[in-house]
Amino acid sequence: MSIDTQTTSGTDRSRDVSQPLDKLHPDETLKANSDQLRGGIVEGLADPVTRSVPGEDPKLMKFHGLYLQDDRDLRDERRRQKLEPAFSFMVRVRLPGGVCTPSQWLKLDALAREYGGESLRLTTRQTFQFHRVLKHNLRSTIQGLREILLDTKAACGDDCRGVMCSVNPSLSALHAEVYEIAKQASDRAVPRTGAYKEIWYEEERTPADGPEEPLYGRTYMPRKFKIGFAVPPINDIDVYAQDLGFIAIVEDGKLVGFNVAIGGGMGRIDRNPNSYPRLADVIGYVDVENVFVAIDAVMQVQRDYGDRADRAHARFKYTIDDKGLDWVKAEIEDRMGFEFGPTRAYRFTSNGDVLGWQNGDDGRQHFTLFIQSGRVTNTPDCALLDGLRAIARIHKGEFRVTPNQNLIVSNIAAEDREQIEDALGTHGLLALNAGSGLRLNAMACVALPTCGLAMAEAERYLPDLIAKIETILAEHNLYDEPITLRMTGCPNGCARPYIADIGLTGRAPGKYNLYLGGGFHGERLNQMVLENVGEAAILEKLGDLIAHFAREREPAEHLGDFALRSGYLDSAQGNDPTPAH
Ligand code: SRM
Ligand code: SF4
Repeated sequence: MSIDTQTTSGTDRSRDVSQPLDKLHPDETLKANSDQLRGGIVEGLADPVTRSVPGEDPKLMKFHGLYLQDDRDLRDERRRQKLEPAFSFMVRVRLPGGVCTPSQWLKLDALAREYGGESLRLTTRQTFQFHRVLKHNLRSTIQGLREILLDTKAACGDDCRGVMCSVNPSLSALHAEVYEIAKQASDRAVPRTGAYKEIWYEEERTPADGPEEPLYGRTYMPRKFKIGFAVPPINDIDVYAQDLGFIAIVEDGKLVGFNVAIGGGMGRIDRNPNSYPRLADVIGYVDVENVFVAIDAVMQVQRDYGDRADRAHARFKYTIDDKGLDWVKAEIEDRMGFEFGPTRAYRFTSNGDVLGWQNGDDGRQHFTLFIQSGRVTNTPDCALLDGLRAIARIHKGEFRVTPNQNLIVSNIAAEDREQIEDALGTHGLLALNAGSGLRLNAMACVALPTCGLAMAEAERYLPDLIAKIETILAEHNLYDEPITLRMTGCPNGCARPYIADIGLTGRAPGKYNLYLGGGFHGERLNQMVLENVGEAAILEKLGDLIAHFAREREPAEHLGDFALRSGYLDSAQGNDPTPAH
């Protein structure tokens, strides 16, 4: 079988790949033989007997932003009743930089009510997910998104995922400029295959004049690839967690270019020491006009040299560690046709969001609303879905989903501020910003019941655990102390837990690994201090740490820094991204 692991990109020299064809992971064959992501998806959608799709098509559907899932709360009961699992799909929207208009919000809201279980989920990469979409509603959902100029292309799969962009509203003009670059980066990197419009928009296949995928070829990337743009001083996107991160450099009030960071990634596998979270290395600087040249070159290097035999070792971070940072940098420069400039000075201060009202540098107003774990739905305590719909009906600016799963009602004229404030108050939303410093800086991934990889609860358990830690914090007068806590239901790290003051990753029902010592602005990995333990052990350890912190912290010292300084960790570990951070 001939598998095209190379592509026909104009600048590609089609070198490498030293991996023998018979050793490639079966997914490489699947991609190569998929007719550019078409597979048998159309037939699977038409099969009325099952709510699933057969064979390997669920893997191809990921490239279309869709995940086949089943309700894990119902799994055992359905098995007992000899029924197929309660299948449905998660639909992830492509929303570069997290920006959407009020009319887009209203349509997203309507789709969530009609097809997505009356819930919208804001993600840690600044987009929306619908859960529980039934197979026969997928086309309607995607066509509904098309009406508001949104799609789900490459929201999942071995391609360039949703491109992130800092949301700092106080730097409005700069944000707009960097956001535009992030959006273009996303648009340039989406797969070009006609499969999407044929399957979801039901358009006729038209003959391609040339290769359908100039960048990706027939086998796309070896694994997911993530790009993000950070605007100092806020590292909200966690730039060191991106495969390819850009750090905006502003000189004399003007955006001149970006420092480039490569090789970040969070995922690890328990009991596999060859898998690890890694912070990106800052390798140099490019001018604004060379950003896309750099993106193309970096993606080509990973496309051509990433491990296509072992998917657990296929992310760019492993390519870099296998080949060596200097080698990879030289290869990127070779493809760019020029060298990176020396890294320029920059400074991050936090990776969290500033909640509440902020003024933009252009006089516009912005309100950042805390949304616990990004879940937008109506509950007996708070009709959040209804409240945000009401705001979307009157809002004339835009919304921005933050990388911390929060939402900014953004770009409000001074004269409209009162009306928005009233609406927030009427619907009880102002109260959401009133939590402890821990709660307001906490994130959890989706985990159970929809995530097929979850080993423990995250989103559903986080509020209870926080309430217990808050009691400890209050005893030590630390209730308002900003502390980052990130919890995931498995070690994949979807809420970027390995760069929080406190990280918890699920091992089994009710059992977690506890990590301490991450850097407050995402500059240092934390370390595991307890493995596979339950709530009592977690609270005991945190209780000791918090009491000690209250007694002996230095002024303005963060909990993670204190844990490192005070001997809670064996040693500083993890790569230091840059001397300038
Ligand atoms: Fe993630 C897989 C949810 C951000 C690392 N992630 C999944 C899946 C699709 C499970 C699956 O493969 O079956 C989860 C769907 C759960 C559900 O029911 O919705 C899932 N990931 C999420 C989201 C929704 C978490 C959230 O609560 O917000 C985030 C969606 C982001 C987006 O909008 O695109 C999400 N995932 C991340 C991040 C954070 C980031 O990118 O900044 C990471 C860590 C960074 C990284 O990639 O290294 C992340 N997700 C993973 C991994 C581990 C990848 C690895 O290299 O080991 C997996 C599993 C995999 O790919 O095999 C995964
Ligand atoms: Fe699922 Fe694990 Fe990601 Fe949480 S971290 S959403 S449990 S894959």
